[in-house]
Amino acid sequence: MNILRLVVTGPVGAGKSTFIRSASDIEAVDTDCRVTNGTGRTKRKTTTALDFGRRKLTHNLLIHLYGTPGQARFEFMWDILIRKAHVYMLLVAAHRPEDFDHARRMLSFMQRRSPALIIIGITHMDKPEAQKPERVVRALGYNHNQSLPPIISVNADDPKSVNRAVMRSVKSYGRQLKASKASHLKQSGTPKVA
Ligand SMILES: Nc1nc2c(ncn2[C@@H]2O[C@H](COP(=O)(O)OP(=O)(O)O)[C@@H](O)[C@H]2O)c(=O)[nH]1
Ligand SMILES: [Mg+2]
Repeated sequence: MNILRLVVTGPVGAGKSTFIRSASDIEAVDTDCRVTNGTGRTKRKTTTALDFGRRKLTHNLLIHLYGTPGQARFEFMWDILIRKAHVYMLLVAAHRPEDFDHARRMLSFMQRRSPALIIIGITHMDKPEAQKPERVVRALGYNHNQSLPPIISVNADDPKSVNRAVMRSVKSYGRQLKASKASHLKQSGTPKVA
């Protein structure tokens, strides 16, 4: 059985725990605790260690979904989880521009530690105050001249939308794997016969 580890990260309230619950075909494990400081403006609970879910995609492909905490004080968990990721998805709530900077710092933390493929998942696009995806992507530090990672709009509350996001991650990972195998073969070249 092949296992693909998908790490879901992003600021508090972006939708990570809900995403994992929606994607998982077992009951997801969470480590939510009551919020004791002012971080969870609209939440009474927040993730302190990780979320875990599992999804069987085909007879030989299992997806392990790990959700990171959102708060920087649990940064040690970001570090542990990101190092194991095959793919990671940064969720950013489009209606909370005040969180974009934190999302950008999380992204840079992850990029420094992991060469894994990144997907940007923009949540809360259904909210009237949602910012345009281009604005979110720019706030994350990408500019026009750069090649952008895959960017998707996802509603963590909607299992169909979450399913599309999971499939997109699997496909992007498959393409990346193929490309890196092809480039490896090219570099090693065909053995020359003397
Ligand atoms: N309207 C809307 N609500 C969402 C969306 N994604 C997640 N939520 C809700 O946002 C809240 C925070 O989600 P949660 O999974 O706890 O965020 P986490 O802190 O990143 O784990 C929950 O009430 C979710 O149901 C979305 O795309 N649209
Ligand atoms: Mg959570």
